[in-house]
Amino acid sequence: MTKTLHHRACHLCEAICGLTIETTLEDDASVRISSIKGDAQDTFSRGHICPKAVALQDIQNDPDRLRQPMRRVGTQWQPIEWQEAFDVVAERLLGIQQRHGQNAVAVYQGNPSVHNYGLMTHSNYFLGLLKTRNRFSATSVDQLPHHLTSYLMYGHGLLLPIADIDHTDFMLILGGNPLASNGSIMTVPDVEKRLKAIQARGGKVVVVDPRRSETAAIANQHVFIRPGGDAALLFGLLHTLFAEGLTRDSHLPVDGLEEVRAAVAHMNAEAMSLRCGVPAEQIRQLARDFASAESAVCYGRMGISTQTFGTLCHWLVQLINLVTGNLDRVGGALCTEPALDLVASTSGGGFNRWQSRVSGLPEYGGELPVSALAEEMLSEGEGQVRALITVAGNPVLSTPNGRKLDEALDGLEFMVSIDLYINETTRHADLILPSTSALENDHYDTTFNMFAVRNVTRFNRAILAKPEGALHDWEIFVGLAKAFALKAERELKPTIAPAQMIDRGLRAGLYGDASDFKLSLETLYDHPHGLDLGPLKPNLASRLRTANQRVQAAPEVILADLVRFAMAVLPQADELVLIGRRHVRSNNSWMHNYHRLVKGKPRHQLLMHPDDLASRGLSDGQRVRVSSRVGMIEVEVMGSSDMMRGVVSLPHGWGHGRPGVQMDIARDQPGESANDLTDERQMDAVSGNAALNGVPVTVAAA
Ligand SMILES: Nc1nc2c(c(=O)[nH]1)N[C@H]1C(S)=C(S)[C@@H](COP(=O)(O)OP(=O)(O)OC[C@H]3O[C@@H](n4cnc5c(=O)[nH]c(N)nc54)[C@H](O)[C@@H]3O)O[C@H]1N2
Ligand SMILES: Nc1nc2c(c(=O)[nH]1)N[C@H]1C(S)=C(S)[C@@H](COP(=O)(O)OP(=O)(O)OC[C@H]3O[C@@H](n4cnc5c(=O)[nH]c(N)nc54)[C@H](O)[C@@H]3O)O[C@H]1N2
Ligand code: SF4
Ligand SMILES: [Mo]
Repeated sequence: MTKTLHHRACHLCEAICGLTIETTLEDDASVRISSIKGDAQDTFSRGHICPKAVALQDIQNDPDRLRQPMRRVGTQWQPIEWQEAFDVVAERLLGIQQRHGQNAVAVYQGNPSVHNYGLMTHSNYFLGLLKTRNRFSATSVDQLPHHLTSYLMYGHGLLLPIADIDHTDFMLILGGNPLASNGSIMTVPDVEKRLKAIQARGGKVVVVDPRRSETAAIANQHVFIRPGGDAALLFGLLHTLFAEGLTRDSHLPVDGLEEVRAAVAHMNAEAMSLRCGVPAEQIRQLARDFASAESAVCYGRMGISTQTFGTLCHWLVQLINLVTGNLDRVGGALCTEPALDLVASTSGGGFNRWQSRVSGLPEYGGELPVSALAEEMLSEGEGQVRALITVAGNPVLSTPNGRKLDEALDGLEFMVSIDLYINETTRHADLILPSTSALENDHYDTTFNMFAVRNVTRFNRAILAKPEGALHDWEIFVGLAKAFALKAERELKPTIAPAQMIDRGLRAGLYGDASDFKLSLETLYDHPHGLDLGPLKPNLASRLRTANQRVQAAPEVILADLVRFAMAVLPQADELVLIGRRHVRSNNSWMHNYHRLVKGKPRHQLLMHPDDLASRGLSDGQRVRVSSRVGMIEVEVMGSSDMMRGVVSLPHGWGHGRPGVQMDIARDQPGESANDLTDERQMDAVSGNAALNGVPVTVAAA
């Protein structure tokens, strides 16, 4: 028995915690993971870890995880050789495109794509060859309004100002629950300690949320808000800042501020209070507290992007930081200076260059909103989608009206999934191509170093040997690209391995050959605990990518949405609306097959305020029927005074009982899919992002 210690960043969520993983070489020459702990020497995560990281070994050892390509014959799955699989995919996709046009093949890319560097570097090597406009991803059930806002205001969709949590005196959080999610678009390992540090240095944390979330519970102040009311609250804040002269000049060059001032002139705290349920005096006081803090940052996340005014919300977040002088300021919101800078190396984005065929939803960054995916498959006519490629995604459980998508996938001519499991989505595929597990692959975080609260970087080598016959995700894409190019008689440019690309990127970057750091892959190999490149600092003025290099405070597309905001119907007094929630032991839809994570108290219940239970004659623990425009599910209800009256909460990603799912532990878990209730027609009209929060529902005894 020989033990080896490895250091590595966890790839499961955005916090990128450093881990110390011990492997044991057994007498029979097999290698086993013997422990997973937080890496105390990681200067960024300082030993922090959550229960999911320990389950990395369960992913590795899971007998349900696919280890070879599979072909579906009826309801049976049979192994198939890689080359044969690539050839089948190439032939079927090319045939469909030749008969029905390029857009007849759609692509959906899921969340783990951004946590897997080979998928980032190479998925387009193949997918780009397809030249389809029907590209979709989890972005449009998540952070699309962030990108669109940054694209319109700063000229690049990835110029996302990050909350400077370690230096701020006042943090206003809307629609984020970092104590459960470990932070999002704010890579911040050990977030609880960092929030408590704000309080310890005399600062304040305020959380706006329809539920007293885990984060709200440790905040100095929790403001309950009607789901979807955040734009109103933010307008009320902005109005107060202007009206009471609480603004501070910014060093940034800005266009359009006078237009903004005029546009919000009638949106005083009283008027906005009616729209969001927050008392006018509380709105005013919040604006005063924010403006009088030495430094302050307004941070909005998932709960305010996946709602009907998602883009307005994120625009207002930017404006509140801007007009109080906190944009591009220490303790406010700052853009990162990552070692591998996707802002420097990519074009800004692109918006509305084409629209979805059926509903006319706008393209952003080459993708269409995923709420349109099912109808693009189900609506007949020229341009109908007839084939789908899913990559590390489970849209049946993750996107609105999952049942409709289920039905649509059933009717496809061909579907291939690059995935690790036979789950709710991939069970519809003709072929599943599984990659190596994460621990069998190197790791570099191309995405979340971009959004980290310090400039950090690290590269970690694979911990376990690549099994014979296995392929990394990027190699699968290279195989597919070669087979497709050959069949289509198209030229294919040669490519290099992801690690080499990272090396080139590092050398060309801010800390590369031209700097004192001289960062390269070699340097990172020598720093397995990661490298700290310093705190965030003001830089936005020089990084702006707008045509005139000035911040655009009043983008036309966004201002146009004020009309929709003004016309919005106020919610009925007795209306119930559904929101989501996350739990630290779960990860979207795909980490429910590990006993270590699913054990303990059930977490799938619908949370409801005791008064709402009583008024419906329901009791705690009872099975209830929850219905929306699109569907109905049955779940247990749990009374919770943490909920706002009129609001119910259900986590997404559950409901693994669909026939054909081959995940034994997950299938036995109670719970249903929240997205059997969410409505593909309910969205942020500006971006097309799904409004997963604030869905009208009724609840009755089952
Ligand atoms: N109602 C509601 N719906 C939501 C949300 C919500 O809050 N409420 N949240 C939304 C958000 S923020 C997101 S990001 C989406 C997520 O939506 P998706 O990305 O569609 O779903 P995931 O559950 O992340 O599914 C990940 C898939 O990737 C596979 N996988 C994991 N690792 C790898 C890998 O390394 N390689 C490959 N090839 N496959 C891998 C898993 O087996 C699984 O099938 O869900 C959204 N849906
Ligand atoms: N443990 C765990 N960690 C995760 C994930 C996971 O599934 N599990 N998923 C990862 C992914 S893909 C993402 S995108 C991030 C998301 O990370 P976060 O953005 O922090 O997402 P949530 O934890 O869902 O928190 C959203 C909060 O918004 C609130 N909310 C809902 N509707 C509204 C509203 O209308 N207004 C306001 N103000 N609040 C509202 C909810 O009650 C909830 O507390 O988490 C990542 N980390
Ligand atoms: S918070 Fe947990 S899942 Fe997220 S990176 Fe850290 S250890 Fe991994
Ligand atoms: Mo997400």
